[in-house]
Amino acid sequence: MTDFPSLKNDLLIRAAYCEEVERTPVWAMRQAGRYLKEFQEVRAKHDFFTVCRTPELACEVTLQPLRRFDLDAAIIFSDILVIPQALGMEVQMVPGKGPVFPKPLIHPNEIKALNQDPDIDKELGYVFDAITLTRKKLEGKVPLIGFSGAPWTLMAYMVEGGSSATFSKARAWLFQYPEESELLLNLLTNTIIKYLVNQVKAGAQTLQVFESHAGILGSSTFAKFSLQYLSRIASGVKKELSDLGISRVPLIVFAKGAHYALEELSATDYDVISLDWTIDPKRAREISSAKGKALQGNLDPAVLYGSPDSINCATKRMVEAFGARGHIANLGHGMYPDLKPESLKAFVDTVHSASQECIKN
Ligand code: 1CP
Repeated sequence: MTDFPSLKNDLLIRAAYCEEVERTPVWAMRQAGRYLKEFQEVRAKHDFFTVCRTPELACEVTLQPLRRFDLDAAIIFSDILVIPQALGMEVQMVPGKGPVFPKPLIHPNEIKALNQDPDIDKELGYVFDAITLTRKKLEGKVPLIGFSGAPWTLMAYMVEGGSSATFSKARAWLFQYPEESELLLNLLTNTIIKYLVNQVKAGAQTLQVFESHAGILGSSTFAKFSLQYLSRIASGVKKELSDLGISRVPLIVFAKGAHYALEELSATDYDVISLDWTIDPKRAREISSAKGKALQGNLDPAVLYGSPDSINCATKRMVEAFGARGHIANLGHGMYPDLKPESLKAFVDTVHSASQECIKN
């Protein structure tokens, strides 16, 4: 592994292991993105996947939010849909519409046509190069988070062909073709484990797995088609990292909408459970604390449309409800493109001041 500058701010790592901190670390999902005019300037010149595939551009947009806000982590600029691309599917990012797969999976016999054993370094080497470059450019300021989509969420896009409110085609597969769905979820799981381990080898210091579409599954469907794969990813990544002699790389899982499975998620090998805003922090603590898990989240991003006073108030309440140990402050989902950057600043600064106050008293 490359030699990198040593980490000056390790608040996020300590909070992930429920160790003592002097203030609560904070970052925001989608902290790089269209709500920043400097991001729009880059996007005006380069299409979405060109930014992902060009390490200098991916590095630049990763660092943009850190120049504006006192964030405690950077997250590498990429997308969860690079995995379906590595398996051989075409994905376009259509302005105003989001991701589009011109040829989604229609019948399970098409699974065979996917790349069954992709050469991750070859297919996704650009992500690893972007991570290594960004880690160097960060000069140890804050940790760099790597990420992947989770198997069910990726399958949902691959079958649906794009975004959807219900993902009914993808959910239909789980009942029409349960065995073939499992085959696909297994292929994704094995690919994701290799992808995440290689991100750490390239310089990622924390990993987050996004199960963004957990909320459209019921608890038994989630247990069968999501949880076991999420769990295998955590144990698989931890085992491979430990075989490589790499330690202290926290794993975060964000299963949006899966508060019904918080107890089960707390029993997996993830170190941090990321929450959306539909669960009360105190209730989440009660459920997860027996397993000693740290929690991440969970301010409703819509709060950031409110006045600075209301942002301060809601953020303070959130910080106090989680308490200062084992909490990484974040939004309950990503930044919306029409939010004002000043609102994120109010959130970040209030997390810092309110948590310092909490720790003093
Ligand atoms: O034109 C553009 O610039 C498109 C907007 C955009 C951005 C900024 C997309 C398209 N992806 C991204 C970057 C991105 N995606 C990051 C960057 C790092 C950061 O957080 O700063 C990350 C972590 C993601 C992950 C991602 N992509 C998720 C999981 C998180 C979540 O929001 O739930 C999902 C579901 C995607 C798919 C995707 N890519 C882009 C869009 C608009 C979507 C969502 C589509 C949908 O609503 O179904």
